[in-house]
Amino acid sequence: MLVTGGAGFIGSNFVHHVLDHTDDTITVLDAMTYAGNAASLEGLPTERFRLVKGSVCDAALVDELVAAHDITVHFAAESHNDNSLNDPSPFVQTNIVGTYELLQAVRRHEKRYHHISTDEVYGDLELDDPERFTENTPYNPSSPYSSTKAGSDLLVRAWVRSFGVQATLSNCSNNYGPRQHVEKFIPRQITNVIDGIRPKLYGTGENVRDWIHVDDHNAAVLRILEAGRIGETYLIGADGEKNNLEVIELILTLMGQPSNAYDHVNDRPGHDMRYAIDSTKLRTELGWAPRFSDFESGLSDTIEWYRSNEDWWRPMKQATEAKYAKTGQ
Ligand code: NAD
Ligand code: TDX
Repeated sequence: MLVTGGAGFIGSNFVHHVLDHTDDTITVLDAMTYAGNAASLEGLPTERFRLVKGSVCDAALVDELVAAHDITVHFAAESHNDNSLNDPSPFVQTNIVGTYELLQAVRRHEKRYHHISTDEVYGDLELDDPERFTENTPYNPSSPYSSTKAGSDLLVRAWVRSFGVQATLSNCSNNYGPRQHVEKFIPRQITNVIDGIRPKLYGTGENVRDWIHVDDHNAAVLRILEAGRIGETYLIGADGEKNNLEVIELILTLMGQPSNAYDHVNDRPGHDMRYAIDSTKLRTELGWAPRFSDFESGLSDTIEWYRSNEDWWRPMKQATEAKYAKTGQ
C-alpha cells in the first residue's frame, strides 16, 4: 500500500493499525510539513514499512510510487480550517493539485485508489435541522479548506466516470484520538490544561461537531478497501454530535478542573454551525459499526495519551499558541 500523509494524525494511526492487524507492506509518502511528525511512525517494523519524504504535487515521484504499489490511500492534505483562512495557497496546491497528480498516476498505471475526505464539503446544518448529511447532500463548502477538499472529491468522481479510474471515496466527521496536532480543538484544550492555560472557546461555543474516534474512521476505510463498490462515496460517522461548549466542559471535568475555567475568544470567520453524518449506507452495505461508542471514555483515553506523551506534542505547542495569539484566539 502507498499511504500519502501517513505522518499526520489519521494517516499515522492508519499505518499502525494496518501493520498491527495485517501482513501488508506500507510506503508512506509525506512532505513532512509542520503537521507531519516522524515520532508518530517510530517503532514500526522496518521490513514492512518505509517513509519517503516528498510531496504529492511532485508528479515524477508520485508516478514512480503509485506504479510500485497495488493500492494508494490518499490522506495527505492541508487540514486546518484556521490556517486556510490565514493563507489558502498551500491548500489549493496540496489538496487540489496533489490529488490531480495522484489521479493521473493511478489512471496511467490502472491502480486502486481510495480518497479520504471530510463531511465539511457539504457545508453546515442549522442547529435545529432534523436532517443529517447523506451521500446525496449537495456540495456547499464554506472555507478555503473545505472548498479545496470538495474540489479534490469532484476530481476523483470525474476521473472515475471519464477515465474508469478504480476509486472509492469516504467523507468522515471530526476525528479525535492520539497523535492529533495540538492546533486542533480537543488536543489544544487538553495540552492547554496541562500547561495551566485556560481552554479557548470560539464565539458562543454552540457549534456542533459529530465526533468519531480515529480508529473507527480507519476501520471503516479498511472495510471500504475490502468491499466498497468502485465509484461510490461512503459517509463515515459515529452519531457523536456534541457542541463545543459540552466538549470543553467535559475536558475540564475529566482533568479535575472547574467546568467553567475556560475563555471565550474571537470566533472563526465563516464558522460552520453544525455537522452531522448519517452513515446508514456504510453500516448496511458494508456492515461497519463504530467500536468507540462512549465519547467520555474515548476522551479520557485521549487525555491520558497526551499526559503520557508530552515529548510528542511539546515541540509544537509554543509555535501553535503564538499563531493563535495573532488572531486573538
Ligand atoms: P494532518 O494535518 O494531521 O496530516 C496531514 C499530513 O499530510 C501531514 O503528515 C503532512 O505532512 C502531510 N502533507 C501535507 N501536505 C503534503 C504534500 N503536499 N505532500 C505529501 N504530504 C503532505 O491531517 P489529518 O487530520 O490526519 O487529516 C488527514 C486526512 O483526513 C485529510 O485529507 C483530511 O482532509 C481528512 N479528514 C480529517 C478529519 C479530521 O477530523 N482530522 C476528518 C475528516 C477527514
Ligand atoms: O481553540 C479552538 N477553539 C474552538 O472553539 C479550536 C482550535 C477550535 N474551536 C472550535 C472550532 C470548531 O467548531 O472547535 C471546533 C473544531 O475545530 P477544529 O478542531 O479546528 O476542527 P474543524 O474545523 O471542525 O475541522 C476538523 O474536522 C473536519 C478537521 O480539522 C478537518 O480536517 C476535518 O475535515
